[in-house]
Amino acid sequence: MRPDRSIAVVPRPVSVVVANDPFVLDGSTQVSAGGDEAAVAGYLVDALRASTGLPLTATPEPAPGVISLRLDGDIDLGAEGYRLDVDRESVRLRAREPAGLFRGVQTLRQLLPATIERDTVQPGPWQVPGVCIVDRPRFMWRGAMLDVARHFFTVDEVKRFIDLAVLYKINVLHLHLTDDQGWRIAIDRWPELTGIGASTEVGGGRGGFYPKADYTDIVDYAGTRYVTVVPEIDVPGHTNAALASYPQLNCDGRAPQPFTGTQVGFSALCLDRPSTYEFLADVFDEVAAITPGPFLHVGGDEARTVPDHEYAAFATRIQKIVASTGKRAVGWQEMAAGTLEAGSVVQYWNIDEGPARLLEAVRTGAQVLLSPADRAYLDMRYDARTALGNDWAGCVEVRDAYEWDPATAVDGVTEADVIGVEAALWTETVADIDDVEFMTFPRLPAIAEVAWSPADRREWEDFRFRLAAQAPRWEAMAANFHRSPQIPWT
Ligand code: TNX
Repeated sequence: MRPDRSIAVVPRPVSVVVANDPFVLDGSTQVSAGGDEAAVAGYLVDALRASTGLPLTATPEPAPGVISLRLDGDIDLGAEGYRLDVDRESVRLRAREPAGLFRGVQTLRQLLPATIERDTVQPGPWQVPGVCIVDRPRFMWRGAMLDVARHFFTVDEVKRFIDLAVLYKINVLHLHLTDDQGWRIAIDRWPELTGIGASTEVGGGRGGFYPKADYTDIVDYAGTRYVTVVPEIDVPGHTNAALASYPQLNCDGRAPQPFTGTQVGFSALCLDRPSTYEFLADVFDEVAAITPGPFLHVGGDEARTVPDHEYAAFATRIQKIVASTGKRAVGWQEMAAGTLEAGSVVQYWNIDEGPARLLEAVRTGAQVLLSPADRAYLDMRYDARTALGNDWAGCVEVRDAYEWDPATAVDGVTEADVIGVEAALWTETVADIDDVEFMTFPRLPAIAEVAWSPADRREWEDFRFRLAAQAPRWEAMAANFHRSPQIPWT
């Protein structure tokens, strides 16, 4: 494969042809878009205005010297595919759906000089190479998980995380909202979950939670970027914060102390008390009501104190609770011990467990979301010198995150069984947004390319150079990142 380093787009598009003269934005450039395209056009104008200082406006009129966004039913590239044609006269972006236009806008951003990402006026020139790009994702679920339970992150920090992720065409934000160290989402019928359960975090900090309006703010913000929020309420294990809030969730009727350490596997809801199921029905009902996306994540991992047969019965029952809210259940791979509902998604993470249960899951119609810890866990150290992070799955350098294929990751699980790929950032050691960025970049773009680009378009030697070209963008956005020695940064 001959790398075309002049087109440093990540994830690599399905097809790129450099055929024309470049387009140069200037004082007469207009953005043309109709009513249905207006939202994405507004986003594009906002993305270009601060750094170019150009008087760009979105107009419904086709005009010369134009960047045009058009929905077009004949663009047969799926819900997120797009076509981008650039020549000296115009930039034409077309897609069947607004989400496709939005993904195409991310490509356009990356075709412009990195200084486009600054928030003050820069000199230019604002040249876009004369390309024809045809593009569509390989997988429909291209996720990033953020653990806001071990350490709490504010609404603005979560929005920042979304904004950095969408540059790489991530389309799912999985929020790990509850764990031993904190319960982060308000539930009206169980107010102590946040009254008590949100009051701390790993290391003993103040914690925090999202009132429903804050959660809705995040969901709406994600929605304007065509990102689906998948909320996770982790049960029956990882529940010390809930157990500390309500004595009746404990088998001995006694609430434990809040937990600020990092051990896992010690807590579990009392599975033979009726109040536990009232609790679960209320919680999933309230979370479903404020979640427009089709998925609720039930966790299910590492419930080490629950006997196997009880766990299996619970895994079956919790999916029914989710189904009764009209949503589809997602669970960590342990959930496959139960009877799977049609439409359930099993999230693979534990590389030490053999494929048997996953294969059984796909046989019964479930789909698999791939987050193998030795590839997709953003909380693993990059190398032995990384100050932050865990290493139970080994060190995960950029090349590890990049060089694997979803169709062969689990023996017997085929491409058709895979709904997508998700990078997961657990935050036991990740305390602030600088840390989040450091662990996320550059590995999230690597995972994003695994999830988006066709297998035969992916090649490490080519990726290294395209990834290197992202660094000036992160610098322009004041985003922290790991200067991996594997990447030829300039
Ligand atoms: C395992 S992965 C966990 C999390 C930890 C993570 C740390 C999974 C489903 N459970 O509770 O945060 O390891 O890497």
